Amino acid sequence: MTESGRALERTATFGPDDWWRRGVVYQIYPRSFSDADGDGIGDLPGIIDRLDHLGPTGLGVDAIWLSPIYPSPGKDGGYDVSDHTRVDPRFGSEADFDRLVDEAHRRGIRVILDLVMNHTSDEHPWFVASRTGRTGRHAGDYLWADPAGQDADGRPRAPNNWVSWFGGPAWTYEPRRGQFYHHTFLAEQPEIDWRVPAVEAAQFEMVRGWLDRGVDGLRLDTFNVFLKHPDLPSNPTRAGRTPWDRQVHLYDRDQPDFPALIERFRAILDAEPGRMSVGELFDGTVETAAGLTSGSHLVFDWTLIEAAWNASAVRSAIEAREEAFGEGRWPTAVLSNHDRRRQASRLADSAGAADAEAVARAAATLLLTVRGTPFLYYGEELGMRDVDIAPEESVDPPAFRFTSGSHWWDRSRCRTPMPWSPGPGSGFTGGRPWLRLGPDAGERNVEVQLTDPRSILSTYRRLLALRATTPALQIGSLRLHPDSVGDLVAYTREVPGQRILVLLNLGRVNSRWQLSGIPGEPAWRLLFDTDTTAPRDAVIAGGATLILGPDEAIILEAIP
Ligand code: TEU
Repeated sequence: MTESGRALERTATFGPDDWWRRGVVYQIYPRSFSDADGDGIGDLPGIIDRLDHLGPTGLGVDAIWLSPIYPSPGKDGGYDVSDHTRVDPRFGSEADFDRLVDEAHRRGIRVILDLVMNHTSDEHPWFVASRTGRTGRHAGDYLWADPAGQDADGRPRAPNNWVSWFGGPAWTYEPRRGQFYHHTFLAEQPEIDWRVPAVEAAQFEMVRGWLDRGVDGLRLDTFNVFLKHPDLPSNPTRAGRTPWDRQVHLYDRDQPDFPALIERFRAILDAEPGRMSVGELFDGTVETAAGLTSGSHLVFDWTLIEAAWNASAVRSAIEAREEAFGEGRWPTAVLSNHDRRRQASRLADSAGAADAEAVARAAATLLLTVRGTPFLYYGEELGMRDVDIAPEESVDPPAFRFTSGSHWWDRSRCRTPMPWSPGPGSGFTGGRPWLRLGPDAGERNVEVQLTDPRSILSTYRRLLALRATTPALQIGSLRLHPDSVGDLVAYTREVPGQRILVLLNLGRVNSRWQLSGIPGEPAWRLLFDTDTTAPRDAVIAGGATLILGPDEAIILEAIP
């Protein structure tokens, strides 16, 4: 860590060590956030320029997570890394990175890096060395296996039946070694062999390098896949829609010795207090996510992001999360990321004829009040939508690899540039943006929304400010209210001395809620309402009936 970073940490710019539980994380896809040098591609100086939007005078988030910033041939949007220890010069210099960490810290914002440690790019020097022969320092760094004999045409047969998530086989033959290498994703993303002690040591050295530069947390890309069964057995098969789904993934992920690997990794982070990590659960259940969560190592589960926008789906998602994580483990909350449709598009579509703006506001309320650390995806605070990108403009090569029935869609649509202001380039760039901006960027941008108290941005800012001063919303227990029926989702968040009630109407018509049934609470204070057109009373008597409009959300606090 740089001296200024250390000094700031000592002067208590930062809160308590459990910021990862209390705080909010903001995900930046660096190419699309802000372009300082006018080449049309977002960069680190651009992020520095925008820190005030994120810091205490803006949204007030506690940390930023940067999607990969390392050199990459770009076969998978930066998730194919050719050097994990450096910054891609397209994003800036090494000094720019150190300045970003300092400038973020100065505002009390922590920095989380996205580490892709399951695979490298096929242009990574380790793989370039590894694929040419079976001897040499990197020969064993990747998951190589001998052919399982030959097929009828004399071609080498893959070692087992494993398939790639992006479609096609998970094995590619390398004639120079006479062996196959494994890839859960693209053939250009060869899988590292974590069972080789020297490989683990090299990965951990890289981790230490970033921590020494002041990084406060790490996101582990597709982490539960790091280890495979050492004997590489074929997976059992079953009925399913896609080749991936037609296998029971017993042997190519979630191995029993994986939690021990995470413990060794955590020991490095735990050398200093307050460092968090979050594992990206790849294709797994909420129970798997909870099982791999421990202390300040969080795990993304996909229950909320996969729930349709209706009360029963959201209630079930909340119930499933609470049951799986229990009191002892801390969940995350995610409604959008760089792989999925944006919240504002997906949820309104799933609800049918809904007011997408109202849905986005209510979804913001859910994200920031449900139990768990919220992860906001850049532009979510503006209600940014998925953008139609013509195939010839797509910047997501895997979108074109898959055969019919693949899981993947064109992720270009959720990775479009952030609109900051009206006018050409929308404040994102002075040049030609690397990917088209949304058609609504002229109105849906930070500058315009800041002047409108009803905007989605204003809604997020109000919610974030409330969350920052409301312990029950940060760390409280969650209980679904027994009267949470019909279109209403109702839950309480509670710490000793504070009880908060969150009410969400996920229907297209009004819903009624009677404030009764909780003895000993004479009245409620209104803390927040998504609908600011018809202000409610600041204090609402116990027993009163509230009417919530379509996709309206309110937050109340019991007056003791
Ligand atoms: O994604 C892994 C991945 O496939 C999922 O997150 C998936 O959406 C989820 O498991 C569905 O159940 C990560 C990165 O986020 C993605 O951008 C990369 O393409 C991929 O790894 C390969 O590095």
